[in-house]
Amino acid sequence: MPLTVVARVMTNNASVQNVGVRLNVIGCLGDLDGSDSVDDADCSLFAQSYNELVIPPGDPAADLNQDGFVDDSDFILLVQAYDRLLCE
Ligand SMILES: [Ca+2]
Repeated sequence: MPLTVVARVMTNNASVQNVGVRLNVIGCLGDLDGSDSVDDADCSLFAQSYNELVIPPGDPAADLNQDGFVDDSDFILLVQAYDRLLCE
């Protein structure tokens, strides 16, 4: 489930800027939609980022090993999580 946090930051020249950070709160590795299971819906979301390969435009949540790419290494982790189905 995406969560956006906005903070007000003062820069060196004393101007104030709003900075937004998008956090993906997930139930477990591979649970891209936050449903507490790894199922077909997560595979569909993963496929979209797999086609993009790089983060961004791919979704950082699909980068399961957090190396900046959504590739076969992440797919192996997704398949293992899909086999377990439920987040523990
Ligand atoms: Ca990766």
